[in-house]
Amino acid sequence: MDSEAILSNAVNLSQMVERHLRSDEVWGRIPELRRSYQTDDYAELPAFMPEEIHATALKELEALFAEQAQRRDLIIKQSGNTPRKYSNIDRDALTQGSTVVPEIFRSTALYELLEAIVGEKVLPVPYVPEEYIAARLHKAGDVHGWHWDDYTWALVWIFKMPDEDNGGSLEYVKGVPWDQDNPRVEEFVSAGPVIRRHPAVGNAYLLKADTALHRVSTLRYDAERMIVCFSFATVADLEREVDHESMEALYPHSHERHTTGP
Ligand SMILES: O=C(O)CCC(=O)C(=O)O
Ligand SMILES: [Fe+2]
Repeated sequence: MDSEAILSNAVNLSQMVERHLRSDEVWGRIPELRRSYQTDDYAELPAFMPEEIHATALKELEALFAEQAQRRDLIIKQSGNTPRKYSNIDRDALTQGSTVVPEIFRSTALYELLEAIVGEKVLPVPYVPEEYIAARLHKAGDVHGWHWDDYTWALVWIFKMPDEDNGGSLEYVKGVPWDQDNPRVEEFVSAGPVIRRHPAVGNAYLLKADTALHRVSTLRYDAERMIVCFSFATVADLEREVDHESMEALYPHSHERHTTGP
């Protein structure tokens, strides 16, 4: 059987994901990842998945972006009127069109790994459209502007990344909570320090995204940048009222399908 045939079997895929995420190779990095997370609110996991799983996910994403990507060009009020200029794929399209992405999100081994890094309980987000999304920046001027995430953690898996001097870097100011009525983005960014990271293809980074004001810097030239972003919650996240207005603007169909009442 070739790797694709192996992966077409859901049981095998699930076992491969679990086995990898429980491997000594991955767990051997925990002390370093913990330290990085504690000091920087950021930890980069090298080669997040085995090569054949990464390649299968990439193929699935390429097909989804070719067939059903939504181009966005919006200003988001809740994060201080910052731009979103890119193409995205919502959670439901990923659930339909990807075997790999949903499997990773429901992997118990992933939650155990993340808990070992952050030192507390990690839970699926309680709002389905935010479980996982995919985003692609490709044209000069594309940007995922300054914002905070609705839930505590983002795990961003990198599929395509431009050269560093072309933009597409993660930039963030850590430890600044989001006040939706008065986001003060410019103030936080100019006070800094702005930390810049340019994660490598195949890696995934974990960010404390509710208190790290973050963005993906503007592409200077046409180039490909493609990611999947998974979101996770704390116990406290489940107890507070969370406003999903920016998600509604970026993923209107998914929001409508998974929201009841007014
Ligand atoms: O693309 C990235 O690296 C960050 C994505 C992100 O911040 C988000 O989807 O909320
Ligand atoms: Fe984000």
